[in-house]
Amino acid sequence: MEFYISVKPWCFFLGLLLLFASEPVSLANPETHYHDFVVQATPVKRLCKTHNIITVNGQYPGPTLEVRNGDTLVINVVNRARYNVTLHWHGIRQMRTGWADGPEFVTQCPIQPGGRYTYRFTIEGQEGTLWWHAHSSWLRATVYGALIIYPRLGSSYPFTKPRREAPILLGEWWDANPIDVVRQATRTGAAPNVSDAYTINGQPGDLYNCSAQDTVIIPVDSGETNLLRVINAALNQELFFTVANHQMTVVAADASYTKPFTTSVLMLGPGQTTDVLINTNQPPGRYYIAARAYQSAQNAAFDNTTPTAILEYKSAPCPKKGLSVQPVFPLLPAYNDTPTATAFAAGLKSPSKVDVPTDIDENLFFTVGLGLFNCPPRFSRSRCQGPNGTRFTASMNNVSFVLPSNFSILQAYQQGIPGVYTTDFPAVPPVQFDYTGNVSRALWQPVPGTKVYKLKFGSRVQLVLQGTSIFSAENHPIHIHGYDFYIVAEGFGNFNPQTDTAKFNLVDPPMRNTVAVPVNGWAVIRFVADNPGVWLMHCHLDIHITWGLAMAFLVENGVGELQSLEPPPADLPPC
Ligand SMILES: *[C@@H]1O[C@H](CO)[C@@H](O)[C@H](O)[C@H]1NC(C)=O
Ligand SMILES: *[C@@H]1O[C@H](CO)[C@@H](O)[C@H](O)[C@H]1NC(C)=O
Ligand SMILES: *[C@@H]1O[C@H](CO)[C@@H](O)[C@H](O)[C@H]1NC(C)=O
Ligand SMILES: *[C@@H]1O[C@H](CO)[C@@H](O)[C@H](O)[C@H]1NC(C)=O
Ligand SMILES: *[C@@H]1O[C@H](CO)[C@@H](O)[C@H](O)[C@H]1NC(C)=O
Ligand SMILES: *[C@@H]1O[C@H](CO)[C@@H](O)[C@H](O)[C@H]1NC(C)=O
Ligand SMILES: *[C@@H]1O[C@H](CO)[C@@H](O)[C@H](O)[C@H]1NC(C)=O
Ligand SMILES: [Cu+2]
Repeated sequence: MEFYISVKPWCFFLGLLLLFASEPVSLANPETHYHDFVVQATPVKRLCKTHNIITVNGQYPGPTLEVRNGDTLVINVVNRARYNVTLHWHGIRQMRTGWADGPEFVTQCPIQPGGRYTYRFTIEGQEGTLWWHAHSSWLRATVYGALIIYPRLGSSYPFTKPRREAPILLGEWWDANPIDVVRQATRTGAAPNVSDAYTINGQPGDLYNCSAQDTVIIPVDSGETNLLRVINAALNQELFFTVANHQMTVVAADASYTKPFTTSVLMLGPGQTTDVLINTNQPPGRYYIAARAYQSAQNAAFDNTTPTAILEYKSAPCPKKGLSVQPVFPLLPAYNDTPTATAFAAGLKSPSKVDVPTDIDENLFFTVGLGLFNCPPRFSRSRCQGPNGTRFTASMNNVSFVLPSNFSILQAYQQGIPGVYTTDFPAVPPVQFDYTGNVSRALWQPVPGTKVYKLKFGSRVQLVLQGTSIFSAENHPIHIHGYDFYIVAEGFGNFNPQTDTAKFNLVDPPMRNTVAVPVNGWAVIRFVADNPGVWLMHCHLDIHITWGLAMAFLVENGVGELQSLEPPPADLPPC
């Protein structure tokens, strides 16, 4: 897959042209792909101004990785930036290779400026669209790219072979340095500044100042079936996604195939991907591809701008000199259109009957939500600029996750280093309350901690993720590292084991790596703990992970080498 900046060949428009990929040519099966990723500051101009942003190899978005199921990736990362960095391969199972997973201070210490580290892992039984991103502070605002996994040689998609394919990366852009934005929020305790634009493949599009000349154009011919691989790489915002006048048939989500279903709008939380087929069955012309915030929290500031790209039929009439042909604009849901988000989630199902774990060994119930820390008297007021002189925080089961700073949790576990984490993360909330009701102010302040929950190898886990209305209810995209899971049910209000169990789909639930837990509601997921290591589970809204909406599972080794974590690579960075 390559992105070319070129003159549009058939009319004489300047534009950023996105050429569709053909599948990689390979001789051997499986293959090992070697890449050098240099993390560096690069000047990039957006919204009329040039900024030095952190990129990989000077590209924004970063390079697209293309592999087949069964292949191995070896990525040599060199840090030439002034920040600590790590990279995460979002959605890759990393069977026994937790050392390559990437979240800083969870599976590795950061790659410090001037340092390097080689990530080495094999794709085992996964196909579809994933992505990679920095997993250190807010660097992923600009350090991200697509990771596309094609079927093994000789095997094919379980749907009509598309004529063309293109990744669509939705991102978020700040006029300021994103690291300064999060540092300001952390210092003051207030909510961070919202972004100034969203981007599609790095470009804001026609509706922003100084951007129309670079709007991404996706050229198509009439009568084709094409595959769009949509990735929400935004930092803090769930997004609706639509293409004017074209229906989309969803065929995969988070690199798991789905039963095809047709919709005019997608909703993706940060971290989620959705593959859709679109038929170019409309009159030749130009059609906007657009995204818009799905903002489920009330009374919170958000970026309400609209990024666009253009789906352009090559046979569309060329505009006459001096006349511009305005692309067709799509209908977009309202910002707070929870019914549309819910209908989209309900449409996702596995292609056929799947093997959902039934005899559950670990029945877990975690609350997920925000909170406020009361400021100790000695704190200066400048550090307490949250609501009514507090500081924002967030937690799972009332524990606000704190990263260690002198060892990664995985290293501490593997080397038996004490004092880095504890294993007392609670299986159920320490206090039961009406999670989605009017929660007493006395319950709003969580306890900071670096707590993990231990799982025996092979245990069958059911986890209820229960949103809370503390401070403000909100849809939280919860991501688990190292695992895919089945989403067996979702609902609003408080999960009720007496009545809601009857709603479980144990036949064809969707499999994902990130679940958008409904606002003021809950989701129930199931998985088998078959991958030893330390696996972060967190909200993929980066400000929420910054505030502590995270925990980690520590999955013990099973029996024998094939059920055990590999030894750490020799070049694992020290703290
Ligand atoms: C955040 O926004 C405020 C108000 O517009 C501005 O004063 C401040 O400089 C911004 N912070 C950063 C880090 O850009
Ligand atoms: C575009 O620029 C104009 C004039 O400088 C300004 O008033 C307007 O707010 C800008 N619009 C956006 C979307 O930034
Ligand atoms: C802040 O204080 C005001 C006035 O006392 C009160 O109405 C409001 O509910 C408080 N907000 C929070 C988040 O505590
Ligand atoms: C650093 O590690 C030691 C154990 O070697 C531990 O006692 C100490 O609390 C740790 N410090 C921090 C800040 O995490
Ligand atoms: C929520 O409860 C508090 C007391 O616990 C009460 O003062 C407040 O009016 C209640 N708010 C609503 C919307 O019911
Ligand atoms: C969380 O723990 C703190 C400290 O014990 C307590 O004050 C608060 O009420 C707890 N909140 C919940 C939701 O459990
Ligand atoms: C960078 O990482 C090192 C440990 O590897 C840590 O001591 C240091 O505080 C980190 N710097 C920042 C700015 O987080
Ligand atoms: Cu969240």
